[in-house]
Amino acid sequence: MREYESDAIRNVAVVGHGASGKTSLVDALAFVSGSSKRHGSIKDGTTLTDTTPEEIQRKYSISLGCAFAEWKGAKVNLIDTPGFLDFQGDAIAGLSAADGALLIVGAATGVEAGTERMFREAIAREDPVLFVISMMDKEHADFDSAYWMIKDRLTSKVVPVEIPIGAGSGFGGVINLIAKKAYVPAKSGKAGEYEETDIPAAERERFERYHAEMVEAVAATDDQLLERFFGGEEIPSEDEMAALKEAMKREDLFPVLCCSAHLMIGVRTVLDFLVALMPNAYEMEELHAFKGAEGSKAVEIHPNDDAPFAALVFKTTAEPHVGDVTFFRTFSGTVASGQEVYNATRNGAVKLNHLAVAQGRERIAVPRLHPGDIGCVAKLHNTHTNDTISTKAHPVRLPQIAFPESLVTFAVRAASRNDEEKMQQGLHRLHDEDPTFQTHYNSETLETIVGGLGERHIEVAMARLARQFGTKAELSSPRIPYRETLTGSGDGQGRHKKQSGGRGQFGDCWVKMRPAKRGDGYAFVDSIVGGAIPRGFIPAVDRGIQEASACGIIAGYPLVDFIAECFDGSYHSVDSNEASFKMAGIQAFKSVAPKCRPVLLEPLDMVHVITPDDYLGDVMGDLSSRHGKLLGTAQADNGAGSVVNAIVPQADLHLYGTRLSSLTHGRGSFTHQFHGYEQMPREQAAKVIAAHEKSVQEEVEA
Ligand SMILES: Nc1nc2c(ncn2[C@@H]2O[C@H](COP(=O)(O)OP(=O)(O)OP(=O)(O)O)[C@@H](O)[C@H]2O)c(=O)[nH]1
Ligand SMILES: [Mg+2]
Repeated sequence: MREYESDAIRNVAVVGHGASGKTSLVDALAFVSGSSKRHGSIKDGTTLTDTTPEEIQRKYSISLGCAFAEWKGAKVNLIDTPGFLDFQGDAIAGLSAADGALLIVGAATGVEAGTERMFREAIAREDPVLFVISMMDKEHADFDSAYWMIKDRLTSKVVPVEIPIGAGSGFGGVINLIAKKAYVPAKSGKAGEYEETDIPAAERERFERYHAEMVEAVAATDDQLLERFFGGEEIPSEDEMAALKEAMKREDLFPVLCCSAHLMIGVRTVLDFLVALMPNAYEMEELHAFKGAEGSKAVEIHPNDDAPFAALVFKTTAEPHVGDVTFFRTFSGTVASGQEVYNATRNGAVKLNHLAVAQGRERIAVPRLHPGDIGCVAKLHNTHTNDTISTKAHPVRLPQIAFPESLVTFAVRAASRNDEEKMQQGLHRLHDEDPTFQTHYNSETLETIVGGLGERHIEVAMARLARQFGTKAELSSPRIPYRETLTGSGDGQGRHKKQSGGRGQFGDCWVKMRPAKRGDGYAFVDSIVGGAIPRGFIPAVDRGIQEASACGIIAGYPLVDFIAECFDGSYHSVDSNEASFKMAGIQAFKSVAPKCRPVLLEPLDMVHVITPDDYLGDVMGDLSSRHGKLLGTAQADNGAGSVVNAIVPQADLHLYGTRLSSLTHGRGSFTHQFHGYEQMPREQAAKVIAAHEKSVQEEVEA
């Protein structure tokens, strides 16, 4: 493979809604360029970038995959990303590693929730976006309708630069509006090859209409061009392409192409446009002034060969028989195979043995990579996603990828007790590969919790746990960490006395208990006067109360936010000791707390939902039915609809993401943070108390 310098490299993230044809197109692009030897298919499980058993079996992408197409002297790095929201982490990682987005829109489906999400994501990063209307050969394929949906729902700055000849089973080629030529499959019949012809007479009128729209849209992005256009001059296609490229960099225009990956019609022209319109590494620098940190000092990152090497790890995967494979995007400096580099994020030196570029699962050894290129190496010790690898002399840290936070959580335990440790290791490995898959141990509820972006995400993670780590795990909804507190005050005695031959035990205390402010926790007040209890034993009373309060009084949850005051007691000069007074403290708690009107507290989350206005009523209704307290609505940024803020009990939020997605046809999103504890309504509390009583009963019977 030849060596590609920065100006010959294009980095493209292929993004879009689930099943819009991304993986098929990436395969076709690599194949028609000649860089990949086989035309793979989803049906046979042979695409370049859906390679894991989970992807092949389910027929959708789960993690990002890297491929490339060498075309017209350039190397187009293609990052195929998953379309489902559940695997969005890798779509974000793909966009972070790329310099532009190829946004795929199915010709039969048009703009969907995932299209909209990825468009906004690319715009937020100031990336150029090229639309491709895919699957033009499919039944009900409709270019015009897909194009108008983009215009209507995403941006008015969209402009077609290609239109299809026919659609569905009649799809027979594409017309390039800039070159004013038609491209139809070559008579040679060789896959993907095309012949340039004049525009068929039957398409002439459509061509004229779209052409006029394109010329005007391009001219409008450049004052000089606009002047020439109004002067009646015919703008040469080179000037149009140059203006288009500049407008794309400013997000002033978004060109649209069309193709069929299955028939490989229009695929080569996608490559032509990618090479011509997507920025190379140098041009990226004008777009985003890359910044990093060296120690505490900010540094600029330049994509020059002789600048110090710096690259960001954007993905790691575990491959059978190989081990970990690390994918990184270089931002500055060249790097050679075998070179020792420095992981500034973890302070460790690592050697890049067998430097390679990935063509799907295959790794092709390369001697050197130039700035902007995407590389991979196997068995890179202690290096994870979001680490920066650089040099010892310049230990740079690049800005990290901001992965989305968990939206669903489950409690998980190994199906067999002996597998518990293996399961824990597996869960951590899964997190290393996919930062959006989270795991932690909740010491309050004594459960291992896993979190992810959706139920499908968790389900796939469990399938991988079983396959790669040989442990079956069971999921359940996480226990809710309820608390108990007091709403009244009372007092009483705790008296511990035992006489069993020899030395006895004696402790006696009088305790008053009352509520404290929410969030103030527990306080102990010592108001003993006149030595009713000797000083040394009073802390033992405090400890006894604390120990007893950890198990609560009504449903087994810790009692919080109360004040216990020890105001009287008595002792025995021989039999009293600390242990006896601790027992007395426990007794006092047990006798006084029930008198103080104990209640249950439930944890509440602050929830922010963003939804298109069409679904606002449904979303609010659903939140109310979850006992949510609605705080109001506001307009969301950049026209994404409305924001609803509500305080909702955690117990009512389990799998909320799934519900929101179905209510809003995948277009709603939400975030939530812990808000605080509040007294639980009587009816719900009664259920929790009954569940506790039942489990105590079962324990007694067992
Ligand atoms: N007719 C037709 N079908 C296609 C074409 N491209 C893809 N498909 C089919 O559409 C389905 C989805 O294709 P994928 O390539 O997996 O789509 P994707 O966007 O990668 O899907 P996710 O990875 O789930 O986001 C598969 O059944 C493909 O065979 C095409 O050009 N024509
Ligand atoms: Mg895919």
